[in-house]
Amino acid sequence: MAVITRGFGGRRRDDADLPPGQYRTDDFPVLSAGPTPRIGLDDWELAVITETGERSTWSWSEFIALPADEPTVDIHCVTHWSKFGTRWRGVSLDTLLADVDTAAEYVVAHSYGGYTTNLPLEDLLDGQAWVAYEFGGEPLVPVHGGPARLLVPHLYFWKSAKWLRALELRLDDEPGFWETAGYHNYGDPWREQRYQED
Ligand SMILES: Nc1nc2c(c(=O)[nH]1)N[C@H]1C(S)=C(S)[C@@H](COP(=O)(O)O)O[C@H]1N2
Ligand SMILES: [Mo]
Repeated sequence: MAVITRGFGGRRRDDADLPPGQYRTDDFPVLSAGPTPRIGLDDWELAVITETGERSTWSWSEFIALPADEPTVDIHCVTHWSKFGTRWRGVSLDTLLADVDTAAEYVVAHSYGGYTTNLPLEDLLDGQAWVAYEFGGEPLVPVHGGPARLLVPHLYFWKSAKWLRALELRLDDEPGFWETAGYHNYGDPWREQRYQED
């Protein structure tokens, strides 16, 4: 697959765009804690579940009919690689949560396959996060989280849950898979928040 670096606009990218301790790669490494789940689009469903147990769900056809954005963003993995100018298509969390009534301040993202990761709700709003289903103009391939994954580029990429199944809105914070294994609860690459003590 040709990855077109549209969005660079010819601008030279340099170390100013690289968070501390990161190196730049043009590859797209695959980082998965387990096997790649295969979810047929007929069986796929995305759910938002509020703290009172109210569920909003989208089938695949409902989901891709929602207004979408095409963000071009830099991504930063805690294993030190960063990839500049990645181009996605996805539905912003602002759109998904627009009609959801909640007092929650935290979110746990749940993946098909069992992976979880936690984030503050405010980090998912105001154009900061998407549920992405295309990469580089092509449907998102399973190893990279297809049919659809969370995309939260301003935090380390482990927060961008692949094979997203549900967003659980919570009043309290509940650490996810890597967060309970010693990784930082928040994970800001610019403050190099890799591990709990950072
Ligand atoms: N469901 C799920 N999502 C996940 C992971 C995972 O193991 N399972 N790994 C995370 C980590 S550590 C990273 S760096 C990115 C890697 O995404 P990629 O494989 O598309 O590069 O996915 C994140 N999302
Ligand atoms: Mo990662």
